[in-house]
Amino acid sequence: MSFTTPTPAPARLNRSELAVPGSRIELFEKAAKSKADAIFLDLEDAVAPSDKEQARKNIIAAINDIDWGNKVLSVRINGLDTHYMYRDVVDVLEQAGDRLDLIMIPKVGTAADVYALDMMATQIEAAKGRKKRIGFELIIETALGMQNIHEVAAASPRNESLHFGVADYAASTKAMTTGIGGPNPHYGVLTDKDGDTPRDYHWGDMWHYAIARMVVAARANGLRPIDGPFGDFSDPDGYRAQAARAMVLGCEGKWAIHPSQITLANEVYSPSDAEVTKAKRILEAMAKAQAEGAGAVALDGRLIDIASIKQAEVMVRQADVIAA
Ligand code: 1VU
Ligand code: GLV
Ligand code: MG
Repeated sequence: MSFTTPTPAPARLNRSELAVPGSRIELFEKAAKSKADAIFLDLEDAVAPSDKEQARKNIIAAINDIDWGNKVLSVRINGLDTHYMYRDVVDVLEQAGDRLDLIMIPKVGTAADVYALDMMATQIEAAKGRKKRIGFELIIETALGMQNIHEVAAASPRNESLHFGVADYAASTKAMTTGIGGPNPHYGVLTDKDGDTPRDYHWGDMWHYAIARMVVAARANGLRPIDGPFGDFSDPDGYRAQAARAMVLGCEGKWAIHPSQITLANEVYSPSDAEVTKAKRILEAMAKAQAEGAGAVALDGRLIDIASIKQAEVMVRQADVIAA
């Protein structure tokens, strides 16, 4: 290990994060009663400019009045390039109570963006005597944000998670696609015409680089990497496949833009009983190996060694957090 150890963000269950437009108050109670681990009440792109002010009021009232149970509760503010943002931060942090856990900052481009928000939050917390420090969720959804992701991830001790905002990211990178998340038929590999086998066209995962890069930046800074939206809420199989891809790369959860996606995310991001049993067997086998002075042994015909302990612990720890 390096002598530098990332400080982990506060542990929070973040398998599913439900997006709820701040202008649709009829959805708030339903969201609060849902099985989502986390909720963000949106002031940004799901709210029309004419509704921004009212949505802010709705959200403040909802944070104060609704029983959100043990959910992680967040508000997505508007971008730093808009004139809505400062009032989002001031009104929400001055008027919403300590039930609010996080602020979600969209379209983060540079570490200075996060620094500016940290400065504002710090002043308001001090002036208003807020007891609980607000954490930050940062959406990486522009080419600039992806370029500067490592500095962004390290920019504030308030940072808790990085989120891949696939829709805006596609627009910012000028990717020729109008879908929100998931694969694109044009991103594939056609096997060579001179190969020995019949030609075959394989769809690829056009988001692999972005998500893998985000996972590295998040984990290197003790943050949770979270996969963003999957727009086609009538395609549960497509959602599950996208969520599973991000999960095996290291993500801890995924957005749900519709209630039907909550259970899918919770399922994909919960290790199965079989996986947890296998992880526990690895820990037992390694404990025995270490007691006998061995570093690497065989289990079921496969190598396990000290790195296997750390892999298995990730699985068992997640199962424990879910069970708690
Ligand atoms: O069965 P009921 O009638 O009681 O309830 C409906 C509906 O009210 C409810 N519901 C929700 N509840 C809580 N939170 C939600 N976000 C939510 N959405 C719907 O579920 C029942 C079934 O709903 P539906 O199938 O009739 O859905 P609607 O036609 O009402 O709404 C569909 C959309 C997609 C418009 C809605 O789900 C929505 O607004 N989702 C969130 C969108 C959002 O926040 N977007 C921003 C994040 S994504 C991004 O920034 C980039 C793409
Ligand atoms: C989320 O905000 C996205 O743009 O995908
Ligand atoms: Mg976006």
